[in-house]
Amino acid sequence: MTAVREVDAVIVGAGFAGMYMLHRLRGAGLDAQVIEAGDGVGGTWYWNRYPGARVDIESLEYSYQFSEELQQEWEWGERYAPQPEILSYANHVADRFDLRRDIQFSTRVLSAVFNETSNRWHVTTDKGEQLSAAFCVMATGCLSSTNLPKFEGLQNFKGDWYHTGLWPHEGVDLAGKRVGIIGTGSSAIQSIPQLAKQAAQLTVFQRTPNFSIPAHNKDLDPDYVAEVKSRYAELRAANNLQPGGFGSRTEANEASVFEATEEERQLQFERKWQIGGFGFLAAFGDLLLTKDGNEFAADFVRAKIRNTVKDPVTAALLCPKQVIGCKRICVDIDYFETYNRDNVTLVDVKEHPIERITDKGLVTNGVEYEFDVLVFATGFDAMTGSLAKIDIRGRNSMPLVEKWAAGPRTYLGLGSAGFPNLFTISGPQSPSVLTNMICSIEQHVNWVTACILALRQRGLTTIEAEVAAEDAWVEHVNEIASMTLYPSCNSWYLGANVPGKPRVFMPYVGGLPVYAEKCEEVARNNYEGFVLA
Ligand code: N01
Repeated sequence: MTAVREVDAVIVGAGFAGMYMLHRLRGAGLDAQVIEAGDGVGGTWYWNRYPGARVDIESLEYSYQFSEELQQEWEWGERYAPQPEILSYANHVADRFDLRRDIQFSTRVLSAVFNETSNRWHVTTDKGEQLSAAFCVMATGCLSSTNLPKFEGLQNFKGDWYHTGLWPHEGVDLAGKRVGIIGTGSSAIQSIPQLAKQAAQLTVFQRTPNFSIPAHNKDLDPDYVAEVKSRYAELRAANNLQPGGFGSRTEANEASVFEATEEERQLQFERKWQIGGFGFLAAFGDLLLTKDGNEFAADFVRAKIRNTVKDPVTAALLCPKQVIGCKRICVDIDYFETYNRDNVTLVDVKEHPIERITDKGLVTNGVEYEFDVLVFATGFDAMTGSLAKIDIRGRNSMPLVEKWAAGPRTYLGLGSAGFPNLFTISGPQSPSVLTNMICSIEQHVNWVTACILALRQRGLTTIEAEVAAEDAWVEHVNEIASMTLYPSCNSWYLGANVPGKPRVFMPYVGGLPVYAEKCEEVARNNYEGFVLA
């Protein structure tokens, strides 16, 4: 029989959440073990190596703030860092804080089962190991479980196929190839311009067009970097007061879009368009609150698309009909311009879905399209997918997937009743994907570390969400989401991209500052809403 290894905490995942959790728990004197499926750190940035992958929040802000030395010494090269640079940063962090010695790579956690007698988590891995831990921290990421729709006939395809989220590390040579790409979300919008430059022909199969704002990416000006670094703590503090945990330097406009004249609206949208990126949605304070108000912004972007794309039929197909921002807005480099290339074709699969994959390519609307390579940019089973892949069982052997069958049920997105001492970093019903993820990760990790220390100082063993507190939190999360336009379209925020997944808005829309204050208040009030034992 395999010996059971006793540790204080098991952390699942060595992305930005798992690495920082390890650093903090180690600092608090705990013996923590990270288990990571990949053979390196970086999480989503380890797996997503498709051409064009880069962050959509400015690099100087999409980075850890816990160490002043780290943020001073690391040099970002571009306004929006490309994936290789972010992965180098993750590796630098792992080395700088000597994290690797407590990370077991190339190992998947299969199960995590709570033992009600010992009050410990029993964790098994695909390497046959068994660990017993007082605490189990799921740092499994929000966008790490890829979604590959069950297309009939995929096994017959004679060419090569790839999912953007599992892109081969050695890269893919597309020179002279006929490439088909399915999907037009962020991954597709970033990769299409790059794939078009490499392939002989690129055919894009679009089900729902997306809104995208130009990144206006550029090399960072050294004077600007020096200026930010001279007052980094100040910038971080200001960002932590922003709903999304970033963007304090870009002027947000609280005014209502209805109060502006048509000319003022156009000027404001144009200014935001020229700055580029997510800030576009902050052009007015109420763009995500009413359809009529939202339509002003949506119309502005649709006009930009029509002005950019020369073929009017393609331009019309590329114009989204849904509310802008309801699906996560994309940030691009030359996306719409790419449709002016002779080697790029857009095919609508909304009216006529993809019927099947054949040995040569795929069929839609009765027409077979032939390819050497197929790319699935079909996204992720977001927020809950990676947790569902692990057999997590709490009290009475209750599987987490069963408890969450109608949608996630958590208290603060940090824990779930019946699952003591199990923490979900950036879990569903926390601000997570609506924010600068690294900022939200640090907030969660800091809270969990303080919580574990508080338990230890008081000689307590377990912390567990109360059912009533959890019910109230779930209701609150749903209620405030229903006050916005977010639930009005089919997005991965709602699980609507995965057939059979319950349609529930998963992130907390109340913003990071309000949420962080709520977490602090709960801790101050002796972890109100949790049972400590
Ligand atoms: O995934 P998505 P993603 N037939 O779910 C289509 C983050 N991210 O990987 O919209 C045909 O957005 C699907 O169509 P529809 C970011 O948070 C960040 O692009 O469901 N098409 C959609 O077009 C982002 O939001 C960056 O109708 C099918 C696409 O596939 C999140 O990850 C970069 C289909 C999936 O789009 C997810 O983005 C990349 C089918 N059967 C990702 N099934 C940065 O910029 C699905 N589709 C940092």
